[in-house]
Amino acid sequence: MDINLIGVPIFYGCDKEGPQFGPDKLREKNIVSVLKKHNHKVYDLGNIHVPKVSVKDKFSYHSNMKYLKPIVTANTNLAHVVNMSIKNNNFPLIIGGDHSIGLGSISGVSSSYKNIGVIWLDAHADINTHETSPSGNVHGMPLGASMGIGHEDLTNLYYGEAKVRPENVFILGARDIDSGEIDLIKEKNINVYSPKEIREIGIENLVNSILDKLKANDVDAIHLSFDMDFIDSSYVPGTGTPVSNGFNVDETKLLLRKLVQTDMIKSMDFVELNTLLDEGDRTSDLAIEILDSVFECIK
Ligand code: NNH
Ligand code: MN
Ligand code: MN
Ligand code: MN
Repeated sequence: MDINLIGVPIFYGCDKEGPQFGPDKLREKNIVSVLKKHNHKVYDLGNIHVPKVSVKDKFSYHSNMKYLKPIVTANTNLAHVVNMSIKNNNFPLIIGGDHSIGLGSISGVSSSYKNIGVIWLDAHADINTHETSPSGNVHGMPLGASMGIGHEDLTNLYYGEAKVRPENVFILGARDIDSGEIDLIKEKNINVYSPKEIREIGIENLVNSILDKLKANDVDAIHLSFDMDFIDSSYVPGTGTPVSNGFNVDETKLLLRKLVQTDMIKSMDFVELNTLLDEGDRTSDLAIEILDSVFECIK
């Protein structure tokens, strides 16, 4: 596979410093050579430009969406780079940054395909809107916005349509869901599986059933979005909102490997590594270990 590595050094979506250092930290940990071990060609396209905005302007663009404008700008640029990558048959690996960049990634991928699926691995559902968000943090909104739900500045990103149909969205690992999100899950009948439910069904069975459903819906590509807080909090000190009762490292690798072995995953986000909160380099090293394991399975 020809991989385009795309960094997005942004923390505006979580309003907590740290995630902006993720892309360069993984470069320092030799992410490029790790990926190359598995016979991929790797092109490091560098970091997407993120406009600088001062803390006092946090709410200048919207009263319940922090840093809205620079988030929209960075995501629009990201969407275009991802779209160009897909059009050239390259696999975009998007390194965050916080999870607000999931919107840009999905917008880029969906420009190149007719009908995409999204698999969102996260302790959270990330389907808040400016009306339901308890925090005003946009990293809690990208998946909802991708489905056309939320503020128009987000839902119209890159092009003015919904990017993915709710029936093609699968949220895996969620265990900290806000009340407005719970209502939306019911209303739109969104597919959500907690770690406990995944264990009961079995990782392999779950991946097979997701693939069957997406194929029945005529999906032509799947975007995989991985938030580090998917993993149990005991393994990931270096993430902004760790949550207990998650998968351990081996379960996480197994799930990711099974997913990419479907050959339907055409792009991936890797987000919410916060180097400032890390204990030594524990979480950065784990990030490398996981990406190593995943890209061994990508053909
Ligand atoms: N649901 C919370 C919010 O919207 C937390 C979101 N935090 C995340 N999402 N890390 O993955 O503010
Ligand atoms: Mn997230
Ligand atoms: Mn999360
Ligand atoms: Mn919460």
